[in-house]
Parts: sequence; structure tokens; C-alpha cells
Amino acid sequence: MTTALNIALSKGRILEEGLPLLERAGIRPTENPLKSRKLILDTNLPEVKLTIIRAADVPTYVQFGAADLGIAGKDVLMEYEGDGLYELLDLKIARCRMMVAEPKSLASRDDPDSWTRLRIATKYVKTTQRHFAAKGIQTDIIKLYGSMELAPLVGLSDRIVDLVDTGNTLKANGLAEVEHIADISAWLVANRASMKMKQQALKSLVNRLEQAVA
Ligand code: PRT
Ligand code: MG
Repeated sequence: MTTALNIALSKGRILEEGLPLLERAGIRPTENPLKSRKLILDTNLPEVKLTIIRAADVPTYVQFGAADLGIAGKDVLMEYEGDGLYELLDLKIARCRMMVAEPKSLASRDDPDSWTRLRIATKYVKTTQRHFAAKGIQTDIIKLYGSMELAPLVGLSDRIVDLVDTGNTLKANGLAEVEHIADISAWLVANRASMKMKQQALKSLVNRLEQAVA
């Protein structure tokens, strides 16, 4: 008998960059997930299914065993405060960096070493709070769900914490990077119980993904 394995991942960047990786690991969805409206997709391997969910929901599905495995950005994992979740493998896809940014005019004369209190708009409330608390800097954090780059332009905050890849979005909005918080990439995560109950099947899949990354 084969052991069923469910992999949770999100549409967008993770799926776009994850599909070629899965393909190299020998996993091919039987229909195009970028086009399909199905939320659970079969693959060429009868025991492996892909569950398509929102990026921020991946850790929740994996923690509660609704998926055995998940593919989630490190940004999402840092912000998630659950347990029963193992970070197994850096998949090295969907790479970017988490940065503090501020208006270019401010950045040219700003020194992060002199910061004592900051007003920051971000989607990453816990990560931001943790990062600055560790440095003894107080923060007033304004939670947003997207378009953080807009906040300084409309006076919502002086600074933002957001993901940066090419830097084009910051540039287009007159912002500049002032401090690096973390390098980000997507990781393979596993449910703790699945690690024990489905050890053999998981191990062989993880091995194949490991080779596909290398
Ligand atoms: O869309 P949904 O709300 O469901 O979730 P999501 O927005 O988190 O999904 P998606 O697909 O946009 O991002 C999924 C994951 O991709 C994130 O969790 C990150 O781990 C990773 N990733 C890698 C990025 C980027 N690069 C990235 N550049 N996620 C977002 N961006 C955004 C960034 O927030 C900013 O708005 O792209 C813009 C900056 O890009 P540049 O190239 O202009 O610098
Ligand atoms: Mg998005």
C-alpha cells in the first residue's frame, strides 16, 4: 500500500517557481495548476496531491495535519507562531530580502544606529516587533495587508518593513532600503505527526526534492 502525501502551497510566485522544482523531483500535476480552479490537484504520482491555498495559510494547514508538507516563504514562517511544524529544506526559490525602507530624502541622512523609536507600517507585525525589540528600539506598528510602499507617501508611517526583490517597487515610490532584516526564500515544512507516521514516504520525497534543489 502507498502512503498518501499532501503538499500545501500557494499560487503566485511559490507555485510558479515551485512547479519546475517539483518537476525535477519527478512530481507533475495532471492539470495546469496555474489555470485550474481545483484546490486539490492530482499528480503523476498516485500518492502525491497538491493543495492550493493562500500563502499565509500554509503553516496552519501543516501544523494541524491538513497537509503533510507545505511550501512557504520564510517571511510567512517567521510571522507564524505555531508549533508541530518542521522546517526541512531550503528550496531556494521565491528569493528576496526583508528590509526596512523609508523615503529617499530621509534615507540619505538617516542612521539606523541612532534609532530609538520608529513608526512602521508592515504586514509583518511580529517579525518587525521582534527584530527591533532585540535591538532595544521601540516600535509603533501599523498593520497593513498589502501595498506597504504607499504608507510613507500618505503619511501613515515614516518607514515600512517589506520584501524587496529587484527594488523597482521601492524606487517607483521614492523609497530606499535602510536596513536588512532577513534573507527570504521558500522552505519545505512538514507536519510533526506525518514525520513519524509517514517517515518512509516523506524521506524519499524530501531526498528527491533535495536533489532537485542542488
Ligand atoms: O497574494 P496573496 O495575498 O495570496 O499572498 P502573497 O502576496 O504572500 O503571495 P505572493 O505570491 O505575492 O508571495 C508569496 C511569497 O513569495 C512571499 O511570501 C515571499 O516569501 C516570496 N516573495 C519573493 C515575494 C517577493 N519575492 C516579492 N518581491 N513576495 C512579495 N514580493 C513583493 C513585495 O512585497 C513588494 O511589493 O514584490 C514587491 C517588491 O518586488 P520588487 O522586485 O519590485 O523589489
Ligand atoms: Mg501577493
